Amino acid sequence: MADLPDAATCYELLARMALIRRFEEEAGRQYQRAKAGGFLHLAIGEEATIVGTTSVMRDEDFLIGTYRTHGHAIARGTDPNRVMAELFGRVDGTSGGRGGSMHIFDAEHRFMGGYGIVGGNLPIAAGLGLASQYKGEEAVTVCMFGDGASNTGNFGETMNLAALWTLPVLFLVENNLYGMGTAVERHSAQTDLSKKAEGYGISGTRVDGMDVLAVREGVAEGLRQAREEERPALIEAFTYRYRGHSAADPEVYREKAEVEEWREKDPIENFAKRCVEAGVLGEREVAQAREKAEEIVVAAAEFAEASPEPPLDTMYENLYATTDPSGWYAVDERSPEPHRGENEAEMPAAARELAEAGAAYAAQSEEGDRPNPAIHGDAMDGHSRQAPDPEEDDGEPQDTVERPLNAEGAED
Ligand SMILES: Cc1ncc(C[n+]2csc(CCOP(=O)(O)OP(=O)(O)O)c2C)c(N)n1
Ligand SMILES: [Mg+2]
Repeated sequence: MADLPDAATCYELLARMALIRRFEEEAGRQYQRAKAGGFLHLAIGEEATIVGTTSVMRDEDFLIGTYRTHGHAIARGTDPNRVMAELFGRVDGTSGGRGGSMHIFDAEHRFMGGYGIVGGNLPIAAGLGLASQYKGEEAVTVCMFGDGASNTGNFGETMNLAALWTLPVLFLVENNLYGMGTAVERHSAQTDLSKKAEGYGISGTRVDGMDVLAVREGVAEGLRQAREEERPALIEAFTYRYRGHSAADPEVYREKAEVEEWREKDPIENFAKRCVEAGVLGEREVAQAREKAEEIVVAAAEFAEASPEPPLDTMYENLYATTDPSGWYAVDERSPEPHRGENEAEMPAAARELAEAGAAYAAQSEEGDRPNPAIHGDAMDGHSRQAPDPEEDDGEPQDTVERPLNAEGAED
């Protein structure tokens, strides 16, 4: 077991974890009150993994996480007021109220997001590492991702490049035993996730993610290796989320007893107890850390509530397109009020209309053979067409035939 650091460090670690815990409890409450919108993924129970990691990072290091990162941003130094305002969709939020819970971002504190795509942050972490290496900076990028994300193609591709280019990146798997409702032994062929990058030459270690000091020790060594030896590192931290995957999760995939068992390992309770028993902190200081957290979080909710919503006429600001939006992606430049098919109250009628249009479309090709898209292409005139005679094929493209107007293509 790692030794306790000095009293000031112990207090700081405890206060950070308590703040994050209280912040997330409040975020959950505000979500139920419909003040916070979109999706909400809480990391309650995972505080030691988060704080243990950030507490040994330097200011110049980068952190990149997933969609479960309110705590990561706060631990990195982002103002909790701004994180709460982001959850509320307000202008003072970290992304101007346009990102919400999954897209907290704070370049000033080198917290690079907040990504909704599982595994999507891995190649970006490699890019950040490459940028530091290219500029000759000493910064290390810490990339935190879930056990589920270790199964994505991005994982293998990123490990390969990180090893090949000796990128200063520390990969940290937050193994909370589940990817949504699927247990790690049901989603990963290799359940020792620290071994998953061995084939690329990246050896990994495992740490107790419920013990803030164990995480600190493991991460400090990983950072040193990445910074000084220019070797990417992989750490698997065992942790647990007490709440569901997101706010809407009936949790049928695990027993209550399992959750209770992990609550016994609570990172905050146990660390506070250890500090008090060792005489490093007094009960009074432990209470003070909690009171302070309460104060900050209440103020954050008030701040978010008072912050205005972004004005409607700024809706199309900050959109990014590399070319004129003329391809399959396009910027919707219509007025902001709901348009056909966007109003939930009208949904049943819209769905019926769509189904009817689909049925009518399908019926048109019922006489005769159904067209085979592999032969005919997918442009159809609603009637079956003869397969082209290869003898007559002059290599010229077939005439384009008009597609009947279906619901999707209907005018607004
Ligand atoms: C590419 C992609 N596939 C699927 C999803 C849907 N999805 C959201 S979270 C999640 C589970 C990820 O689990 P894990 O990586 O263990 O992270 P955790 O939620 O446990 O923190 C899935 C499959 C997604 N967001 N992105
Ligand atoms: Mg997981």
